[in-house]
Amino acid sequence: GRPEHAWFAEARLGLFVHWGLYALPARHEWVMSKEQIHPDTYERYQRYFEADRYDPRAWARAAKAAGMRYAVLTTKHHDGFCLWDSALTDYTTVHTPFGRDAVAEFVEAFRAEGLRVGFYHSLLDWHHPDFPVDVHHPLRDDPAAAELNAQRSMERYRAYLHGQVRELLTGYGTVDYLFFDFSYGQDSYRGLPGKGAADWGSEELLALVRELQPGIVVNDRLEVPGDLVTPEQYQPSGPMLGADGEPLAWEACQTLNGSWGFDRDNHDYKSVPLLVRMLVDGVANGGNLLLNVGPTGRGDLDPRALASLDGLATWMDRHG
Ligand code: FUL
Repeated sequence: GRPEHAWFAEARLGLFVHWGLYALPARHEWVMSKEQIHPDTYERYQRYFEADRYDPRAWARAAKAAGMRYAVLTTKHHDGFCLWDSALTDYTTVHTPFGRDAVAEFVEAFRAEGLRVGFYHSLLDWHHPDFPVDVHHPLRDDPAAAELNAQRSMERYRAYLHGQVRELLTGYGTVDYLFFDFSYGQDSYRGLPGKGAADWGSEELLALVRELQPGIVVNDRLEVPGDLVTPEQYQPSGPMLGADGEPLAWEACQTLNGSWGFDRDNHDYKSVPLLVRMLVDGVANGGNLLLNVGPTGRGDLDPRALASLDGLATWMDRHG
């Protein structure tokens, strides 16, 4: 790997944060797609996003105590809702009762605790009027999907995607890490094709990222090679090797309870001993653990998630 990426291999443990409008229905971050909620209906959650308990300093303190060295926030998930003050849309936290740039506050809070900061950014966007309806889109079963797509332009959406990435990588100082999510060119549904590297403009997007943030670590979900591979919700059983037999940088991303977004009635939390095992086994195999929390619609961490982080903190205190 590149010398400027050495911090990443040494960091070993990071905090993933999935926060957005889906925290209000409190079921799953894919709720819009799973339940096929029309974009006009779903966007009404924007009016109720108050986040009166948003305190990223508290998240940062809990993460630091748990031994985490970096934190990754969903700037935009697949539902298209943006957590920063984007000039390219009003579908942001600024245009809610909360009224603020959540990304700016997050970045400041985590840096103040000495953690590195990264962004998760969705390639998919189920709210943007130019994003063609496809296999994962909530309108995929709408009989008018093909007709709708005649008005939609991937080229215009691509300009929006690249423009927003430019905003994120120019407006918030040094961004250490970027998790794009995700390309699915091979999927299709009822004649609606998936989207791949050509649709996202992956090569060009990656070049833009490297130009704006030369030291940044970028994941592998653009369908062009990145700096690390990202096994999701499983632990590799040994070191991960590339086609050339050389070890790859890898990072397993894991949920606390199977859901990335806040899932109120899901009590299926992994135990602290299991989390420790995942971390230790992963490190033995040369990988990182990016452990997720899904804050509530009010912007605080669920007590069950806090208990998990506290449990890790206790272990770190003794053995870290
Ligand atoms: C997946 C997404 O579809 C999930 O919602 C989540 O963000 C996970 C980390 O990546 O591909």
